[in-house]
Amino acid sequence: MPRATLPNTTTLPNLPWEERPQTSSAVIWRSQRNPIISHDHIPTSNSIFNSAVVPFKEGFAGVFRCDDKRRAMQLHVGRSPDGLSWAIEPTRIHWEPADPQVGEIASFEYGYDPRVVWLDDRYYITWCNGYHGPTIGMGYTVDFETFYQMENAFLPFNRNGVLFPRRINGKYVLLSRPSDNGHTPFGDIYCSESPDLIHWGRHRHVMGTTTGWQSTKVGAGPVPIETSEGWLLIYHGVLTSCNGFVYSFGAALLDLDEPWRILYRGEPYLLAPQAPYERTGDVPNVAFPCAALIDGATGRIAIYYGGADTVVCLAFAYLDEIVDFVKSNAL
Ligand code: BMA
Repeated sequence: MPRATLPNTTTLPNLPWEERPQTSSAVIWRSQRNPIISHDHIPTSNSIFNSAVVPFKEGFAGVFRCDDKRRAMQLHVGRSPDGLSWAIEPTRIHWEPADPQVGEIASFEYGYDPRVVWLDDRYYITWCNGYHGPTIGMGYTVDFETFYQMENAFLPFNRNGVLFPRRINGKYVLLSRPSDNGHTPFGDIYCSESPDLIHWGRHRHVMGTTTGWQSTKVGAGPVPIETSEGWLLIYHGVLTSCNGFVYSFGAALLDLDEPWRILYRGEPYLLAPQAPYERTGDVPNVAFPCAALIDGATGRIAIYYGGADTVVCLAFAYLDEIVDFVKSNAL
């Protein structure tokens, strides 16, 4: 198969990385240091999981889902020299209205499952934002010190809002998953576009559920990675077992110009909850990816995912191998 290449070889030689264990031939492997962030990493936290990181200055920065000891869902900023050891601020992010009209939208109720993307000239953050139920919150920062909140992208109820890292045909593009107000037992991924990151339309269906690990609902994971073979979308899929939901993740390739069109969609999962820290925790059997770092020079990928709604974990892969895996195991 042709080698998948990245459009602009952004090198990230300092991304966290561990070689594949010699005993393994898997396309994705877990960090030996998992979980890299424990549930009590800050004194006030009940759990830290489903969090998003990006390269920032000489190191890394991120937005972390920290549920506190009231079990309130909060977003905290964190910084790291190496992507592994994180200093997470003890108090939650306070959002300034991006403009006066944003008004009450910026009075934070709850927030979870953030994603962060460098787009145009700043870091945009999307998350599941409480506003009469969960919907897609949106904001930005340039320095991970001051954060500005924009309008919610959609009406409630919606989750898993993920921006593409560049405009496509001049428009901003967002993946999301319309849902309900509870533990939604359904959910397909849709694609929407906007001229200004405020008004969203031209909604297109991307993918629904199939069988097995992705039979109940699916939702976009990390920011899609642009490759010569299409947008690599890592996404979570949910199966309903007799003891509840099981969250795994897999991957698909989307058309570069019309990203609601699936080119290939992997039938097997990449990673399912099998390690003890994915199987045991506040919500058992959850592996929930929210970020991926990539080194263009080597094709190394580091995927950050939440384990059992309790801890932050890392897994590693090579871009080429994931692309080959999706193509040769397509539905
Ligand atoms: C989803 C979200 C995720 C969570 C998952 C499993 O609805 O709340 O944050 O990881 O459920 O509990």
